[in-house]
Amino acid sequence: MLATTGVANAAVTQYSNRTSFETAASSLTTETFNSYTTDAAFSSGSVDVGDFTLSHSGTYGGVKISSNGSGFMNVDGTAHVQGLGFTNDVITFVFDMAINYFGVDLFAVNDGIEREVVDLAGSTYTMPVFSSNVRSFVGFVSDTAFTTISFRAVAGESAGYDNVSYGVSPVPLPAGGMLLLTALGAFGIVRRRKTA
Ligand SMILES: [Ca+2]
Ligand SMILES: [Ca+2]
Repeated sequence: MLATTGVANAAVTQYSNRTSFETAASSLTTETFNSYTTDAAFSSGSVDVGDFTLSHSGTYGGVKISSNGSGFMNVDGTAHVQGLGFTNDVITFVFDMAINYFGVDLFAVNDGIEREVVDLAGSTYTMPVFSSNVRSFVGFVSDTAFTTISFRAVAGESAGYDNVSYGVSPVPLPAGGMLLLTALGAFGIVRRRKTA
């Protein structure tokens, strides 16, 4: 049956391990930000990365795509997104297409205390608290496609974000589509007989 429920009722699975996420997801595209050779600040605005746009709301002025791989809060020694900000600051990803899979490598999230949460499809998701600045991962698989996902500071937070992996789940053909294909197939058989 076609789902008629809203996104608030989406079944979402959260992952903290990229390998598990990539096993559950399929057809992923990954944005590494490594094509950025100069910084792209978006503290009070947005930056169009390609398939998605990054924006920031709040008062922290240092939010940017940093081209400096060894810079503040780098995840893996390459260009990355540097955030997040003061309490209530938000970094939002808005995708050009509705997606079912979203995952991102992280650095220095939730060091010492809970500093940020993820808002997705009307629900808030928490992430582990670490004793120091370490690399981590968060990913989501949703049965209902979404375009927007936000990282929201609940305390002052400096963190890095990199390797944004996203994708659309294959859609099973609904019953109506199967009937249409069957009809088209029958039509094709008739045509072949007429031209034989
Ligand atoms: Ca990168
Ligand atoms: Ca941090």
